[in-house]
Formats: sequence, structure tokens, C-alpha cells
Amino acid sequence: MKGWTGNILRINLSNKTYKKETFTEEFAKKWIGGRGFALKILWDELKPGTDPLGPDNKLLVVQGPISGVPMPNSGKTIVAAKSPLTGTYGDGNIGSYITIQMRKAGYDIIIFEGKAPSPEYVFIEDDKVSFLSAKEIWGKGTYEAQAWLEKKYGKTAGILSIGQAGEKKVLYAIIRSMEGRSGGRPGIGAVMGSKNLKAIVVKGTKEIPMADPKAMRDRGRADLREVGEMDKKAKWSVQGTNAVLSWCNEMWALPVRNMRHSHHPDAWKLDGQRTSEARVATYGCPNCTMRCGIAILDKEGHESEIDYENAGMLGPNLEIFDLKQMASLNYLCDDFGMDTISGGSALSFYADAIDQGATTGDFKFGDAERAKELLRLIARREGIGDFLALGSLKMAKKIGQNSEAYAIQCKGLDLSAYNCKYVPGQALAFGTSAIGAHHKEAWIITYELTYSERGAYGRDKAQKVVELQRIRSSIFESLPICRFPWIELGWDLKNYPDYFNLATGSNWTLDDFTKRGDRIYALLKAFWTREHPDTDRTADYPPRIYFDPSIADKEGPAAGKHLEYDKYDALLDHYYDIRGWDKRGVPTRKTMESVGLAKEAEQLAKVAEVEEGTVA
Ligand code: PTT
Ligand code: SF4
Repeated sequence: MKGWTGNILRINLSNKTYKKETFTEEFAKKWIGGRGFALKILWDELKPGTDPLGPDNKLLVVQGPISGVPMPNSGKTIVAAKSPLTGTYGDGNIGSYITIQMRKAGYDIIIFEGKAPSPEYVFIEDDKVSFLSAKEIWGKGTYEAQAWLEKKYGKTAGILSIGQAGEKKVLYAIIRSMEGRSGGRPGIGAVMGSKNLKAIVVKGTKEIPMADPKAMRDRGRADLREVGEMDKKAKWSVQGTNAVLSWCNEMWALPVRNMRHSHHPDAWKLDGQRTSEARVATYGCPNCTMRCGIAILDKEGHESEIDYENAGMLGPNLEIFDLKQMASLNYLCDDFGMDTISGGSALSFYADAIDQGATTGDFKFGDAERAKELLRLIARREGIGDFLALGSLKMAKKIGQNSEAYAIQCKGLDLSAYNCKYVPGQALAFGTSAIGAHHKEAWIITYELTYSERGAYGRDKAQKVVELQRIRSSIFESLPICRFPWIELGWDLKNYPDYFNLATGSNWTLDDFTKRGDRIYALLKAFWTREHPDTDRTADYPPRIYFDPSIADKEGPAAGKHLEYDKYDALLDHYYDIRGWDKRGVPTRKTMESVGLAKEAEQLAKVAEVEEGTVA
């Protein structure tokens, strides 16, 4: 096999054993890598109803056929498990040296099973695996853990670690790497913590297998230069992802006050120009010539990497407009290892619920100092922090009093920083994202607000969401590779099949990828259905407050507007029709068979109703 190493490393933390397994070329070509591999393995190996934080859940670290090869932005790794937030398949896409080191050590997939009897980290060096005590770093933040491990294993060792939030199983804990990388929004860091696994370190010395190494090197060198030049011309990484903050504010699509508002006159204080002017360091992933991790100093003087989601959710969403204070909240999330999006959303939901009289407490929008204290309590799960660690949906279920309406989440995962109360296509993208509300599945908002009619619910928007989910699931999450050269610089999508072919010796076109994207999306929704057999179309609705006329903006381009149930339902029907799913949003048997999932349809039918359908 070329491109893939063909190897799986299976590690049992309970009894400190490990074994090397192989996968077939048929499996590789059916599922590509990254998300495709992780999804199929978790579907096959987890019993329905597995406790996400119990020893039977599995933590996967996964590469694909072009991971780590010398080409633009190939330093990304998938971390995946059954999510404690959503109760279904969850993953994150993280930049890390582990991408290169794992491939050099000869593995595409590492599966962690069981639970270490005491806090440990695992060191993998080619064929050897060591189980080592983590007592010197357990209880420490991710910056200290990373520095301690780097000192021992070197700056370019592949290192993934969790902070106190992962150790304490905060449901939205993430995994960290290098100085600024964070991945696994659906609580993959909590799964790692539940296994008593503080860190994973990998070093390898082998060659990454490629069908045509010389062509790959020549093409890679030229394209790294080309993407770097495109970035210089476009000046994209001058502001990086935070360039979008002022655009969202202009478009009235910014998260403000738990998304009750969508615009704020002070938002400019946190925008891309301000973060760029305050820059003290730049971070990035391996193999990248458009490094986008812009770090500024926070109120306490720490370097804090500000991406748009962090700024949006910890700034305007909490009505905090002091750049350094917002950076402090971001630094704490990074150090504790918790998701800035869900962390920001848990805090804004709490302030909102107090405002609405649904609960009592001493936190108000705009109170940055109290927000810092709350983040510390969350990371330790102390006092009110234990409640905030559950994430907005589970908090709302505890509070009751109709507060679920303003928990800004879908399927248990909080929305990234795009306020869709009058952006139907992006609301559909969040609603139908099968891992919960994450913009990485389909970022249709720029198309919708730039080239389409904002308030329209036409079939074209459902079609666009499906197209983006196809491309992102198959190419960007399954190769896996950073999507920014394509999405931000317009680097041609056709480059990706080219690299895949150079690595594997195949002759694939874009079509070969997008077909697999449909297979992956059908299995993702089947996974959700297997875990939630009584599911219906409401699982694909955006937050209920978006339909509430009382939160419509009073001025601006969306004045007096909000989402409407009947129109959203019609849009959802278009989506299901294009996908060949039934009216509950469950893939039909015929659809599953048509994308090569006949066996999986049988398995699903044992626990949930599967309609026959007509799409073949
Ligand atoms: C990603 C999500 C994002 S997406 C952001 S900012 W973004 C937040 N970043 C966090 C952070 O930082 N610290 C923290 N404690 N929590 C954070 N939570 C949020 O997590 C990230 C970049 C970014 S920055 C984006 S859009 C792109 N995402 C990609 C993707 O999803 N797929 C893909 N193929 N390529 C992508 N490229 C870009 O990568 P999750 P990273 Mg991330 C400090 O993992 O779980 O998907 O959540 O990985 O290496 O940090 O790169 O405006
Ligand atoms: Fe990482 Fe940013 Fe480069 Fe993508 S563009 S590989 S997220 S540094």
C-alpha cells in the first residue's frame, strides 16, 4: 500500500499492553483517513449506549494518506471519540507535530482503550511504547505540560496534552498541542482525562510512504512557495481568522449577549486590526506558509493566541470589549484546556438565565473579572463551576423554565461565533452538522450574505450546505488537511486529489472524494440515530430563540426579522430530499445501500426505525 502506512497501534491503558494491527487497502480507499477512519472504527467497535467518559469509550488519533507530507498545510491530525456533550461521534482537527511524527513512526491510527490506573502519559518511539507516570504534570496547565514534555523529548516531538479541564472531565475540554493549537470541541479532552491520560508523545524515524516521492517533493516545494505568495498578496494572515469579526458586526451576524443581539458599536475594539496591531508572536501548524496564530499579551502579561471564535465568544458574546481582558479569558481556556466556544457559551447562557430570572447568581454580562473566576472554578469543577462544566444544554435541562430555548447549541454542541437568527442557510448548516453545531462542517454564511438573498429559504441553500459538507467531510477532515488555502486564498480544490494521487498512486478526481463525503455523512447521522433511536427532525433545528420575534434586531439589515418555523422546515425538507433521508432526518435503507452502507443499515435497523426509501 502506498500513501497510507497501513498500520494501527492499539494501546490498552488498563493493562499497559499494545499491539500493532494492519488495515486493508479496501478499507483505506473506502474511508480515506482521518474522520472517515475514526468514524468507521468507532461505529464498529463501540456498543450503542457506551458511556463517553467510561473505560469502554475509545480515543483515536488519526492521520490520512497525505498527512505530514511536504505540501501546504498538511500538519493536521484528527482526534476523535464518542462525545460526552452530544452522545454521538465527535472529532477535532488539530495542528501538531504529532502528524509528522506519527507517520514517521509508521502509524495512521492510534486507538487508546481502557483507563490507566493512575495518571500517565504514553511515549511512542517507532515500534516501542512506554507507559510513564504523569505525576509531575498532572494538575498542571497545558503550557507547563507542553514545556515539560518538550524539554524531555525536544521541540519537534509530537505532543498532545490536556489541562486541568480534561483531567476533571469538563464536558467541553479540548486537547492542546504546540503553543496555540486546540482541537476536539465535542469534549475529546474530557475523554482523554477520563482515561487518566495526560499526554501522548510520539517520535518516529521512518520514511512517510509515497507512491512518487520525488514528484511529491518537487510539487510540494513549489506549492508551499505559491501558497505563501498568495497569502502575502492577499494579506490574509496579517489579521488571520479574526478578520471576520468586523465583517460579522457589519453584517449583523455577531454573537452579542448570548446571541440576543447581532451587532455592537464597541466590537471594533476586538477586531482583526486591533489584534494584528497588538501582535507579539505568531504561531502555526507544521508545513504552513500562511501561519495564522496571532498572539497578543493579555491583562496579566501572558501570550494569548486570538482566533475569531475565541474573540467572538469571549468578547461581544459576554459584552466584554476590553481586548486584554478578552485575551485573559482566552489564555485561561487555553491553559486549562477547554473550548473557548462552549466555555464562552456556558458563561453567556448563565448570565442570560440569571437575567431571565430562571436561576440566581452573581454573574453579569460585561464582568470580565468574575468571568475569569468562573473559568477557574469550571476547570476545578468547584462550586458553581461544576454546573458550568456541563455546557449550555445540560445546564438548561437542570434549570428548566424554558431556558433550553436560549441555550445556543445544536445536538448538545454550542454554536461557533455566527449569529444566525436571520441567516437561514447557516442556521441549517449548524442544525444539520452531524457532530453538533460546528462551522467546520459548512461555512455558508459568506456565500449567503454576499451572493444570495439573506432571508431566502430556497433549495439552493440546502444544496450548498450539502456540497460543503461533502467537500469538508471527505477532503479536509478525512485527508485530513487545513482548509484555509482553499477557503481563504482560493487555492484550487483540484490540488487535493493531485496530492492524494501522488501519495497513493491512484487516479481519483474530486468526484471520488465527494461520493465518499456522502457515505461519511450518512454514517455520521446513522451514528447519531443509533445513539438516539427516538430522534426526529427537531434534532436538526437551530436554537429555538432564533424563531422568537422578541429578539429580532430593532435596526440594521435584519431589523424586525427572525427565523420562521414553517420556512425552516421546508428548507430542511429540501436538505433531506437531496440527501435521501426520511422526514425525521434518518438516512433510508436505499440511501445507505447506495453509498455502500448496506451492512450498517442492517445494524441500525436493529435499534431504530429505518425507512425503506426510494433513493437507490
Ligand atoms: C476548532 C475551534 C476553532 S475553529 C477555534 S478558532 W477557528 C477555537 N480555537 C480555540 C483555541 O484557540 N483555544 C481554545 N482553548 N479553544 C478553542 N476552541 C475553538 O476551536 C485552528 C484553525 C482554525 S482557527 C480554524 S477556524 C480552521 N479549522 C479547521 C478545521 O476545522 N478543519 C480543517 N480541515 N482545517 C481547519 N483549519 C483551521 O484551523 P476543533 P488548530 Mg482546531 C487557541 O479543532 O475541535 O475543530 O475546534 O485546530 O490547529 O488550533 O487550528 O476561527
Ligand atoms: Fe494552521 Fe493556520 Fe496554517 Fe491552517 S493556516 S495550517 S490553521 S497555521
